[in-house]
Amino acid sequence: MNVENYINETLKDHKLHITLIDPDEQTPAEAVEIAKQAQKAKTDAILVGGSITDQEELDLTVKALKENIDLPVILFPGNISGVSKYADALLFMSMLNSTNPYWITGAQALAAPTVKKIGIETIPMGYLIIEPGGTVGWVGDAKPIPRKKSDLALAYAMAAEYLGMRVVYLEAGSGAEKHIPPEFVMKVKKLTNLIVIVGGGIRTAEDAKQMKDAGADIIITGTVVEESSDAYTKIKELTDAIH
Ligand code: 1GP
Repeated sequence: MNVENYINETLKDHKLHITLIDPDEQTPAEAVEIAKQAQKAKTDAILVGGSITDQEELDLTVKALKENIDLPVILFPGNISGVSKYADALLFMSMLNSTNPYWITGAQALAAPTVKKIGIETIPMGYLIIEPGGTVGWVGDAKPIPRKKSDLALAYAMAAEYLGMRVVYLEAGSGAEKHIPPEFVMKVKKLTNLIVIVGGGIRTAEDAKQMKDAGADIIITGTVVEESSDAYTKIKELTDAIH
């Protein structure tokens, strides 16, 4: 399966909802249970990653997911430990507004030989941290883009496109109190040809619909499922709003 083709084909029909699973937050068996509920609720793929990832835990989780569900499993690495040979694809990402070159090209170079060896599909992606930025902003030494400065995000997204990236991820940070302002999405969608992913603080159907109406192609949610006792109903609420 080519995951980027799957995304582009799906986009001809509807926008995507992707369920994020942090392998450090539950056992592999529990991750499979969440993913099964998400699949039943028509999520379009499973994203696996976190800011702190134990490689063994990641491998066990991804392997269990691949054995038990039919959706693409995509890696969202928080560091070089975020690569697993069991996944279908890897978001090969650069944190464009980090102040530390390690997160822009350093980790990527250190991981590249492993990526080559396992032969996993890579999807080149610019990763942009918008205020508040959360744990990932702190870990990634980001200079988060102020919520009133959507033009700065647009400039970075344009640069990502000129650098050959095909995807941009506008990130408010996991568990953010508020998701990114719709204006950010509108501008980036209007003035680039990138696939626009949004995440961080999206909790309700209304949040998801706002992001979709602004032009987001892929809406990621993670925390909402960790906080809910009924993953199926919560994800169904989101996918109904997005599809
Ligand atoms: C985190 O954008 C994702 O990288 C998801 O955020 O956990 O707030 O849904 P939430």
